[in-house]
Amino acid sequence: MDISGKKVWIVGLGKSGRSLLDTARRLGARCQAADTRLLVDADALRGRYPEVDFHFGPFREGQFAGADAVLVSPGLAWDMPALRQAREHGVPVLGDMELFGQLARAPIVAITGSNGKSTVTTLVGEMAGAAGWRVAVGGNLGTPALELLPSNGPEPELYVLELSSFQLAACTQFHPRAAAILNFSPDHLDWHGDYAAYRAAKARIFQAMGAGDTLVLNAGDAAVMALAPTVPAGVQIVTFAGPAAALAAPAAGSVIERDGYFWRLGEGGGERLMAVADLHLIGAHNRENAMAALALGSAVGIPAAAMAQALAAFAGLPHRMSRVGRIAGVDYYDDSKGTNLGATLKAIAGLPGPLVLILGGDAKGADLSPLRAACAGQRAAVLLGKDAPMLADVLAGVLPLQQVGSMEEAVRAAAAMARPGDQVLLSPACASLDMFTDYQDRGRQFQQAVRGLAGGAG
Ligand code: UMA
Ligand code: ADP
Repeated sequence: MDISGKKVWIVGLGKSGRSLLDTARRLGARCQAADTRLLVDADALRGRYPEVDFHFGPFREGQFAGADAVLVSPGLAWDMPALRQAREHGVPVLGDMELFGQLARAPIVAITGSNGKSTVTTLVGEMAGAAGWRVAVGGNLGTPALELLPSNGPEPELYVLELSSFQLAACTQFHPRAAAILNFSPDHLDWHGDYAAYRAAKARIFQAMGAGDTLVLNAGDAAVMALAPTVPAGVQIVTFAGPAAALAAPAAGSVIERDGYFWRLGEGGGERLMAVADLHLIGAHNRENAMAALALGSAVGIPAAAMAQALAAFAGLPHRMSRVGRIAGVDYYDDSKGTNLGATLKAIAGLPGPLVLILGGDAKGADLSPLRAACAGQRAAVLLGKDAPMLADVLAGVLPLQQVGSMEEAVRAAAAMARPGDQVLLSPACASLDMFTDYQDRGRQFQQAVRGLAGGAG
């Protein structure tokens, strides 16, 4: 929609809100902006944007109902009363991805799923870079999509975006050339209400796709594959699958792992893309991530040699199963980005054990009882954060438990319970915001505490 000269509310003033404000001003909108919080840099914002009317504190009833459009941040629940009222008054409520989709001129690769999004997004970006393409990478990964648009100078040749369920819930026309749904595991149920609504939000990634576009689905995830019949006609569906996934007849363009290689299926038996052994990433889930990235890269025409080169060079993102070090015969792993059940189950499965687990934080309304089976036979669990009592109930009788009040205490307790040959794994299955600035802060505090142990030992 053309917002030039229109009365537009920017709702939420985090990273995305600020990118929405900059973009709306650039497009000539008359802007008002609101955030429910009393932001510490409110005066700086007012100074920077003197013509914008800023409102801080709880939203008022009907606050946005008289606008021509509302541009909303992803962290704000879609059904907040003030936003619902705006929609009831016929005011278009758009998220940053929708606006981005209207402004971007180059093809978009979009990635969603419960886990692996950041890894796959980064991999596809690295693949395009290895092919010499001008590529812009962002979205939920960190840089708001709107900041990727060229302010002056040439447009990138490809955009690669990570999309959260929050961002997708506000999409209607967002149209990627290639998209992937990596997997489903319950997450953000406090925001979406229930698991079905969360999955439905993710499925919006393909609602505006059509002929000539490619959708990549995980053949090993039944809930993801169940979406196939709802995909618009003309969209090419390809899959990725490890050796364990039983595949009836994968479409040409699908990527599989077979006989120690990743293959892209096609005429004449397909194309051998690279040896699995050349991948440095640890764990079966990362082989899935590599295959998803290969399928997406192939869909937009990145040459196979560049894809293989990028995959072989990639050492993984921080705080995702990163080995911090070995102290007194015990290995310490930082998987602070394990913020939901699915990620933590994969992390536990990916290490030989016995494990001392550090779990807890904000479970976001999820049922974590599947952790019982995964924790059986492990050495111990140290619990921290808001949902430590809930986890103590879930894991009662399964393994020794200890509740602690800080990360330093957690690491000391874990070290005391671990025996030589064990691994200590921070993969909390919970968000960090109840105790830490974010998952990076949590991971850094873990690493610091581990190094503190080494100092003490030395
Ligand atoms: N908030 C308020 N009042 C407001 C506006 C926001 O309380 O008026 C709160 C939200 O409820 C939330 C926090 O502020 O707790 C941040 O929300 P936001 O919408 O302002 O977030 P941004 O700073 O714009 O960052 C967002 C993504 N964050 C969320 O969706 C919560 C970032 O993903 C993303 O990198 C950034 O846009 C750029 O695209 C982070 C994230 O945690 C990594 N994402 C979730 C996840 O991955 O699980 C979805
Ligand atoms: P996201 O951006 O979706 O949160 P990341 O790539 O940042 O994904 O990984 C988040 C967490 O999920 C990490 O703990 C990582 O070890 C785990 N993980 C990564 N890929 C997968 C996958 N394909 N399936 C399950 N867990 C995964």
